[in-house]
Amino acid sequence: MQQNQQPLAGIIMGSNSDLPVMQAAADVLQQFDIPFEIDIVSAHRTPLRMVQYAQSAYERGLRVIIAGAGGAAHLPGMTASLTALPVIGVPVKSSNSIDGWDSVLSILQMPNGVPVATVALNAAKNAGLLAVQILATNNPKLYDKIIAYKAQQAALVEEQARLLNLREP
Ligand code: RP5
Repeated sequence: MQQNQQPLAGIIMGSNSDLPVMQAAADVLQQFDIPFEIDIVSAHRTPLRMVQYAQSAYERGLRVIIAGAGGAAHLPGMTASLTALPVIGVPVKSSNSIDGWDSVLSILQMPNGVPVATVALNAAKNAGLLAVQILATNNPKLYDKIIAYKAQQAALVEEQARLLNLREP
């Protein structure tokens, strides 16, 4: 985590049990040198903490929020209802989730007017990347880092394809 710097991104999750999934978002932010904060904020167990977190987020300097939850996953949507910051939702396949669809649909099917950018089930890595891309829209250096990351990914696929085609049939 980037210490001593004003966090630009906030990662919140409904339970400590979401951490193994949500850690991937933190890893990406760290990789791109984005100062971030990470916290447990439960929409159901600590609703007032969620309100306080979301309503103070912009003033505290955050510019994007990643929110992960499982089962009846209300944290991303409720956070989005309480702030004008972009909220990226991560559906978590948790112990109380039937098959993951409950979390996906709870986060995805938001009413008009309150968007949550929902990533795939357990896709906290993509949530981290999307947060970096949002922050990069007004940061040319960060934008260049994203371009380099994409080029690296493409080069890896090219190399894998080359090695695959070298094999004996
Ligand atoms: C949700 O319930 C949390 O986000 C978590 O995914 C799930 C289970 O929480 P625990 O019972 O493991 O604390 O609110």
